[in-house]
Amino acid sequence: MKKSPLQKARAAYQPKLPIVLTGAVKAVEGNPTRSVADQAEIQRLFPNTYGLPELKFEKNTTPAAGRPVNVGVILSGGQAPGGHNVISGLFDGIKKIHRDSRLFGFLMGPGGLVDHKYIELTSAIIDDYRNTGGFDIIGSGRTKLETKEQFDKGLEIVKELNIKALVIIGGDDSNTNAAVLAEYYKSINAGVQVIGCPKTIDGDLKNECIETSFGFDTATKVYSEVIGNIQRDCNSAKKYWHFIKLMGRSASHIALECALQTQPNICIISEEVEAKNMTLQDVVNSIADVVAARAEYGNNFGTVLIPEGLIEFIPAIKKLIAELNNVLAANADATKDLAGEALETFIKEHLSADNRATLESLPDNVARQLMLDRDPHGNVQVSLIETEKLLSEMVGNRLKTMAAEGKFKGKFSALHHFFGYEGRCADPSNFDADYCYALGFNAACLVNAGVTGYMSSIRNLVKPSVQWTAGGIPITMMMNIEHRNGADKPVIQKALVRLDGAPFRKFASQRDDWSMNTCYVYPGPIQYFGPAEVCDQPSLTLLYEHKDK
Ligand code: FBP
Repeated sequence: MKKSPLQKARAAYQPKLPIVLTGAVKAVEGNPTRSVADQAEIQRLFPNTYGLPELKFEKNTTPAAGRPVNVGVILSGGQAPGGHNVISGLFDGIKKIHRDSRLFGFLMGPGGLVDHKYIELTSAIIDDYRNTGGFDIIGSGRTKLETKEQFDKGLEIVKELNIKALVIIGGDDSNTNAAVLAEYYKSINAGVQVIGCPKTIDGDLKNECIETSFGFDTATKVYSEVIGNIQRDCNSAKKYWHFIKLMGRSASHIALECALQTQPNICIISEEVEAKNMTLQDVVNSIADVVAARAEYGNNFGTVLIPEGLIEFIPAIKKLIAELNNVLAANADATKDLAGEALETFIKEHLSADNRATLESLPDNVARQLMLDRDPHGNVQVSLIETEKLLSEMVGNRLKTMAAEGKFKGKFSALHHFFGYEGRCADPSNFDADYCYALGFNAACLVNAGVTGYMSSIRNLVKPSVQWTAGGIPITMMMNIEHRNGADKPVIQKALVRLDGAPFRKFASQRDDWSMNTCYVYPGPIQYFGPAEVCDQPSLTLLYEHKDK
């Protein structure tokens, strides 16, 4: 494979491991844990893995000789920068336990486990992928692991390969599946551990014990670079309004982090839209007001950041999606052979009058996507909805009305962008390269400690990486019961943007200034080599959250 000069130089980067993981470790148990909510129900569903203690690794002065261990690894869900380093950290970790340990990678996500598709990851393969972006070493997929048949089928290959532990690298849904799998294997004494690793660019898999998910740092730095470039172009030509949609299926962490880094004129935060009970038209009016106010000073240009998940947070649309989910779940048999218009008619006939009215008020393509396009976890595929175009069109219409009333005298010319896939496979920043390597290496320590149903946890992340701490968090601790696809299910609680949290407060205290005055910041590209203050900075979200503690 031909490599660029940067790729070659980057391959030689040695991730900085937390000092505690550089020698032999012992697991120190904390207090028993409880789930974030619905304790009785989660305990009933996870009798074998509920209430486990938090684990913290400390240096061990009397290390025991290790035995070879075979481990399986799965990449699950959307790509996130650093996945390859989790795998290389895991590989180095199990080789440190014993040089004859072996690592098997299941291909194209959880489906590879069920279909028995795998490769052995040797050091020659691993070395080719160190510090690179992407998940192409073994591929990823969104197959949902949830049935006993899938678990049993997976167990066949696990036994055949003498695998002692599975490491699942995924987001909240995939780690929920990891917890269910861990519980099942424990309940049948399968002798197979399951360990999760927190992955997602969306940044919504975090809590008291998981400070951030990997990939968020790099992806937001890539998006901020290009937003900065657009802002410089915008400020040079002074003739366009740029509507920029940013990935993040549900929470607005990505949009908020990019806003903190680049200081756009407008950034919508879905969680605020919901809290203020705003309609789509309210959001449009708020943008049009800024456009008109800037036009009064001759500034017919600007930038608007739009979180991908916005549509789902507009209360009326959220209500509609909830009913759509229930209608589809309750009529699974009746709808399984319907498609296109027939399915749309069926759905409309089964919706309440209120929700039908909301559906009919939306542009056809948006309505159709809400009704028909779902991922295997039942989520609306918001990345397919062109919110940036929808909003700019509605803002254009609103400005025409305002112009007729003498309230807008400027020009409005809009351009559209969607940044998502551009950032998901970037070479990991130094932060993500180190964090991911440590997560994988630490997962090997959890395997060696013999535990199951834990997520690899590396903390103290605003400090230099050598000072990070390492341990394991029981996944059941992060769970609650939510209504999904027409039924109550145990799931990891998603972390949304907190309106009382430091990152949002910081943004809210400055946004009026940013909207009227042009205060753009141009962060520039990720730097891999150079001074620590340029190369090793964590996200602003992480920094502000730590200051809040
Ligand atoms: P994960 O939650 O699996 O990490 O994926 C997140 C994400 O990148 C979202 O930001 C986006 O909405 C979605 O994946 C896109 O999914 P797909 O890769 O299937 O198009």
